Amino acid sequence: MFVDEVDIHVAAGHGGAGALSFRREKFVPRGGPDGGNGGPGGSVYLIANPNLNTLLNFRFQKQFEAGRGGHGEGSNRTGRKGSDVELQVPVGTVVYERAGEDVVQLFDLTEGGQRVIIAKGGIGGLGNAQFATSTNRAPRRHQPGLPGEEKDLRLHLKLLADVGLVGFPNAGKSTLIARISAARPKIASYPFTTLTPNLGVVGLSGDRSFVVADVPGLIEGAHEGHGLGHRFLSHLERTKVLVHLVDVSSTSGRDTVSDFEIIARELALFPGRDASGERLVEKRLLAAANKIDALDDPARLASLATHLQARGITLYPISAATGEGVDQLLEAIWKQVAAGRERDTAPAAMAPHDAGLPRVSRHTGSISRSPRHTTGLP
Ligand SMILES: Nc1nc2c(ncn2[C@@H]2O[C@H](COP(=O)(O)OP(=O)(O)OP(=O)(O)O)[C@@H](O)[C@H]2O)c(=O)[nH]1
Ligand SMILES: [Mg+2]
Repeated sequence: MFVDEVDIHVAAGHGGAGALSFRREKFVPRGGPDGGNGGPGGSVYLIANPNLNTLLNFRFQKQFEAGRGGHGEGSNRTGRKGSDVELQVPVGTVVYERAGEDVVQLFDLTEGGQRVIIAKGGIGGLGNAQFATSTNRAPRRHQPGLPGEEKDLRLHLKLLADVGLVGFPNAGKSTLIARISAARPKIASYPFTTLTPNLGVVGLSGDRSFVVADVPGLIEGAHEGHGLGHRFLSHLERTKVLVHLVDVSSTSGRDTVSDFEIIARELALFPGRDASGERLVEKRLLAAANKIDALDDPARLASLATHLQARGITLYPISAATGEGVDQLLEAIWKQVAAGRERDTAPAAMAPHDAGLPRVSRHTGSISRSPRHTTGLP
């Protein structure tokens, strides 16, 4: 089961108390202070595990507590350290702290093996042996341990994919990801077959590869919660390229141009942004006309092609079922992925340049060729 958002509570261990103790030995009537220090409390860590792809484990257990530090003892024995807790989360997990109404991002775990401390164990108290001075040889002072940190956290998994497939339910998104990668999502002739995102790795000649995400289909009014709503679009926030799939066979009974525009509008209405502030609507966009093997009315393809051409968007006619046209589409996707990666790794000063790709306008959802960063000057 795919779970991408959970609220949990973590508590680090309290530090152990320092001891109050004096040495007692035969023939030594008044031994000195020998109370040891308390041990530190255990901490809570998060570890990004590349083999996980859901936060499901946190569905059942939501409270995590590290061990408390042992108390110090006589004979200058320090208390033992409390046991740590290590929580494994999928790569792509964003960690927020909830404090009342406020939600503050603490970490974004984007690298496999990344390990962060989210609640620090309290330090142990000092035993009375630590307080002995030349004037006070029998101190009775000793400290309690300090409390460990406690936090209410929200974990939000945002998949890390280069490419997102979008389109109406039944457009053939899952069929396409199954054809181009080893992913095996469920495929069926009814809408909303895909209920949670799927990831697939696409390998091209050379060592070129990228990750594709297939998200549940969108419908008109998704931004108002229709269908599965916008809920899964957050998984596309970190993609570099969107591929918009339109069914050009007559099975949907809808108009291809309005299909395209409805989805473009829903993308435009999604408010999420990636780390650089980019919205879905600003991403590189390619269009694919799917099911050309079942193209019973060529006008359906032609009208879409004309519509997109006017907006400067290249349309790739494909059949996810037979594979026709898919190689050309993949090469085009690769070009955009590579350009996106180059932009992300380029020094900031040189960074955002417009790749000349059309972008869907923020407000209306219509497509324009205007550059991404306009100055607003006449
Ligand atoms: N003829 C033909 N049928 C296709 C093609 N691609 C997909 N289909 C069929 O279209 C139907 C829907 O395909 P899916 O891949 O499940 O569509 P989806 O976009 O993932 O749909 P949701 O998960 O519901 O959003 C299935 O019956 C597929 O077999 C194609 O290229 N040609
Ligand atoms: Mg599907």
